Amino acid sequence: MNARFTARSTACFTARATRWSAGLAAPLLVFALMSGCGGVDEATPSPDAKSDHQAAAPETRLSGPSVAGRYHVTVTLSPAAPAVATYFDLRAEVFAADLSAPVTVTDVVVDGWMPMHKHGMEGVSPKTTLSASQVGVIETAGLFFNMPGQWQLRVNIKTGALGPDTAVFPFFVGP
Ligand SMILES: [Cu+2]
Repeated sequence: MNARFTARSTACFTARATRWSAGLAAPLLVFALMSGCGGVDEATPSPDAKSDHQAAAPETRLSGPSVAGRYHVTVTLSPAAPAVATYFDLRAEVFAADLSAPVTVTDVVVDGWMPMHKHGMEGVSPKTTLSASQVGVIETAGLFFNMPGQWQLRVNIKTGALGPDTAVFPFFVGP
């Protein structure tokens, strides 16, 4: 089990290192390492950030601590790079903050939010189900980015073994 979590975490950092090596400045690399693997680099959209996302294909995996630090959440999207105005699914795995073990969650709401416009995914009703066989695994179907721009994917753990907390992943949707 531990090896699996280590591999997952390493893969996350490896993917990030590859992306940074595409020509960004050394101070940004330091910042990325210090800030963990939480996708905070995507908070300020820019032309570079856009090409960064395209380079991350074919698989989009987001991973990082929840806001209050109670959990570490890893998210995988299907399709890997959802386009604007197309349905996509999300799979989230919830771990203890130190990645030592998956954590039981019993009520989770997944949604998208556009912070600059203060709206969510409009006109859709994403459906989240908890895995019956895998601890800490949830799957959400029917997510939908209504418009291009800077979104957040939010995994809101309303009830979990380590308390309530939310993981927020910035996600840029191209035009
Ligand atoms: Cu908007």
